[in-house]
Amino acid sequence: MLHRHISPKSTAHENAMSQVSPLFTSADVQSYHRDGFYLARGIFHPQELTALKSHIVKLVAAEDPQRTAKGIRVWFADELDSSLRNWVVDQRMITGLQSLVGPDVEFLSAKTIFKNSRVSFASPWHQDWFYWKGSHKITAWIALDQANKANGCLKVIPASHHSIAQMVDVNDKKTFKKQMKSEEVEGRPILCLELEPGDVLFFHDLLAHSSYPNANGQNRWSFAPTYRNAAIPDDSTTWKHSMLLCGSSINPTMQT
Ligand SMILES: O=C(O)CCC(=O)C(=O)O
Repeated sequence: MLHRHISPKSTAHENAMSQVSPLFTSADVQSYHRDGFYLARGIFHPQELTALKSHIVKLVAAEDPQRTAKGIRVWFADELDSSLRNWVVDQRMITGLQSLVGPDVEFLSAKTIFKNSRVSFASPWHQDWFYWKGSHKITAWIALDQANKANGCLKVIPASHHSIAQMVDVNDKKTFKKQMKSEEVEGRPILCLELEPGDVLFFHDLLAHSSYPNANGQNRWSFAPTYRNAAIPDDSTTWKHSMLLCGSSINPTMQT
């Protein structure tokens, strides 16, 4: 395996360690930096998420009346309606993010990824960073349904965010165009992450992850906003707009 080492003692790490919020303990924050993810159980009440899920299901259905959906829809900061916007700026989310990335947090984009009996793909092993490059980002993957091995939950390689993996392009007509070389995954410990509605998986953009196929046809919807530490320069060209949630930003993206 060829890996470029990423120093775990980044500015983001130091900021986060000195800004532990009440939502997460310092042990939780340490585990995020050690493992590349932190699974926060029950941040949201399942009932709150019923409304979010039905809103997202309606948005996706309205845009795709022929039901040709690929199982993913991305919204950039300037495309959010007020309901989605309320979720990405939810105070619990901001408080959690501040403890993980630091006092300056910017929202970039959010996506829904859904699987059911028609859309049953397994996503390949990948590191999200290859889709945007630049500074490191964090994604908060909110379970809108129970996500388990049978309906396509995520799996991760703990601590894989300390290295950049070798990727290959894949000829996948669906959503994922890049995947890690198989030797990057072989022999490494894999953790299956089963979530209940309201649980949130916060993960670093170098965390190697993939998902199981949806084998039982039960709905598995998620809503996953992505953020960055706004105090770190970002030369990614993926986002033209961003939304500052707290602190200040040194990045030139237009604020929405
Ligand atoms: O939700 C999934 O099945 C895959 C999610 C994923 O790979 C991602 O958000 O990058």
